[in-house]
Amino acid sequence: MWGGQQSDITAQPWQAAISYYSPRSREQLFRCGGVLIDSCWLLSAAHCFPSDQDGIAHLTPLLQVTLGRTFRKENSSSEQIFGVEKYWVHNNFNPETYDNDIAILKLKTDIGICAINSPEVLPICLPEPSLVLPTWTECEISGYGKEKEFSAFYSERVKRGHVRLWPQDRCVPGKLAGRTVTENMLCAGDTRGHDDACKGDSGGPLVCGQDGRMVLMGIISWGDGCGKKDTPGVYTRVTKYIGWISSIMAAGGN
Ligand code: 4AZ
Repeated sequence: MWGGQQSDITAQPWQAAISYYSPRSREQLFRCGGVLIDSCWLLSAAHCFPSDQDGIAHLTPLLQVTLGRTFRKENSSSEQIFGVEKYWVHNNFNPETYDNDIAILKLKTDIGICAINSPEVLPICLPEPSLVLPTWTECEISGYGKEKEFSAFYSERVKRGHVRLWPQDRCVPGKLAGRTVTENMLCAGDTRGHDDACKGDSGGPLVCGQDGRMVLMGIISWGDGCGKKDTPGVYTRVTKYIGWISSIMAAGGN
């Protein structure tokens, strides 16, 4: 994350770190953020994963989801670690424009429950499909992503930042290096120019307060660099996918 502040996982207990085992380097490599939405279910960004059958079959057994860690690479008594049983990339994900940049992962378990609620691990609420928050509502983003676009390293500690929801009529190619913006995306940025998502934060949460609780309004997706003046970050608009998420969860992931 560009800017923001060092945080503690208890401030965003739905934050996940998704890594995969690299047989080449024989270690877990950090890949993306994720968001816990139910004991056994995680949302992330489609662009974090291959979507072809071969790619899925190859990657799934190597994936690891880590919950409950403030420090990305340090073991903690509060951590809960899972393999992935299966994941789904949205069928209409467009790898050129990042339209429909959403994926859902089912965590692996033998006992029917996966993540157990604690101060460090807690699912986020999903919004109603009709929820529209006022323009410039202040929301929160989090992740273990890079502090600068071209930094060699991801953040060792989870960070959080504050961004405001942009009006859709300003969320346009002219603000984003000419790239396509669709109605399945939302823009959010820090009007002070301080905080922004960056590489490695993708798949993580944009959460906003609504009626005294926090709801997941966005999934960190893309942007024109990190922390550029008058340039918002782009997020997958979660309200558009409530039906898609529910249908996969209701089928129990079969
Ligand atoms: C990325 O590469 C990325 N400033 C994510 C978010 C933003 C930029 C890049 C938004 O994953």
